[in-house]
Amino acid sequence: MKVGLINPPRSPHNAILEHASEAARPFIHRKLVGPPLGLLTVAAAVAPRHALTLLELKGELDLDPGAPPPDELVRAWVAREQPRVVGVTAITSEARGALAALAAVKAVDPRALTVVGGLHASLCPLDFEQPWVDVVVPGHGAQAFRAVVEAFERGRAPGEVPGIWARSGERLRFTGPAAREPEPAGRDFLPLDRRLLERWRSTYLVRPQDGPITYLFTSLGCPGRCTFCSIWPQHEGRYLQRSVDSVLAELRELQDYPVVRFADASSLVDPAFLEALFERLAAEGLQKLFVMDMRVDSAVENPRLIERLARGGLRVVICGFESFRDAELQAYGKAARSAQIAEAIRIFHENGIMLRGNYVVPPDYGPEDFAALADWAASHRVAYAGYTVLTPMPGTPLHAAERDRIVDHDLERYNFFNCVLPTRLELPEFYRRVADLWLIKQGRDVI
Ligand code: B12
Ligand code: SF4
Repeated sequence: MKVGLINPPRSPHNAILEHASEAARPFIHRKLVGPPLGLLTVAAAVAPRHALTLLELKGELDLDPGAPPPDELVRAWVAREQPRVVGVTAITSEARGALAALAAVKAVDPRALTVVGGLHASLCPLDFEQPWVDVVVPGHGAQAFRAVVEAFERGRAPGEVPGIWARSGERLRFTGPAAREPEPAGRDFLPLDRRLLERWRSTYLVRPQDGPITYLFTSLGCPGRCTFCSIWPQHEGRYLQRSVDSVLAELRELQDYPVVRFADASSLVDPAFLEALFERLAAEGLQKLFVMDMRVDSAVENPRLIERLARGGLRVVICGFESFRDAELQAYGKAARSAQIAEAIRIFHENGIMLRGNYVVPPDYGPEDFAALADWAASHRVAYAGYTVLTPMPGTPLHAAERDRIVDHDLERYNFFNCVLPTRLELPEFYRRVADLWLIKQGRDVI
């Protein structure tokens, strides 16, 4: 049976950019690039038994910015490829795009089975309760997806598969818990076939001189519990670590990719894991330029390991600094304090690691708060800094606390570049001031 998978387009909304001065505009990031690992995992669950066809809409629109609109691309693809089952992935800001893609699928072939999975489907499955959505698969649903495809192939109702939401008349109904929890970083890990993305490989480019970038995850979830973060709620608080052997096997397959970003919430949770991985990389002579996300407190606690990682190819680290004020860090549930941020900056620089520090700006900031943040950011050396808006992502404690104050419920704006809570300043001034912060380190590249 032919299975189609769609990566939805990026949300088009970026109010920070829209309100930025001419001077600030070039420094504000517009897009992130990288492969859809979730979809590749789902693809690996159904291949080779089922034929596959992928539509990477982010990549497609990057290849040709003048391409027809996404729903037209989807309709042409369905007519050409004729998939019997179509799955789409979605984060919050892409939920609307994912729904539009499935509506386009049904417009061409009403008998195709439509399935949604990914982060937003895990946290808010009923946001996808629409007549053109047949199944919502929450959580690490690659094996559940395979079961749905195979039930459909045998002419059975997808509702027979446990652990999913299946259409029953007008509604989506939960089919009851699965027999066991998936172990997507352990016994259920599925090796990815990146050749499926060959058509779009050239679009996964951060800096032309480095060649295309790919991502791999060494872990899933996070032991942190930050109030604004979607990652730990998505993984129901679990932290899952892959084995060194499994990560090495994947890295050996990545000859075409000189730059590898670890797509972990934080790559330094288990120091023994990274230590062992980098020992083995060195022993095998496997050289890459690595990019990792890392918590400030983990870096401060492991300076020797940072030195070791730098020798082994770690070139860029992305840190969620979030704030320069201890009271705000505490309110967000961050483990680190501002003195540790300064210490982490020192450790990374001593080791020649390019640091990107990201701040979140609360909607209630006034002129004095912007001035204080700008002072702190300007006096601490990082290669790049990013400034986005504190956003109550659905499914997070921040959302539960702020639900009644939210003024904008359009999920397409939930990408950290738009403000959905009331601001103390007039909204255009708030955005303009956030935009001006990007001038401080002039961070042009986003990795
Ligand atoms: C890789 C990544 C990307 C990649 C690729 C995403 C893509 N689809 O194209 C790129 C670089 C493009 C990207 C972009 C963005 N991202 Co991003 N990204 C990540 C990251 C680092 C890892 C995600 C990942 O690959 N996980 C591993 C895979 C295996 O897990 P998974 O995708 O969840 O898939 C599993 C299940 O969900 C399920 N599944 C997934 N899809 C499907 C589909 C079907 C049919 C089924 C059945 C199951 C299923 O099965 C999979 C296997 O178990 C996460 C942070 C993190 N560490 O989790 C942020 C994250 C997902 N991104 C986030 C955001 C906000 C963005 C941006 C909006 C940022 C921005 N402001 O620009 C942009 C969006 C586009 C843009 N403006 O450029 C947020 C999402 C928050 C939210 N609530 O929406 C996260 C959580 C980061 C964060 N700090 O909060 N991102
Ligand atoms: S913000 Fe970072 S440290 Fe906090 S829970 Fe999310 S991924 Fe973990």
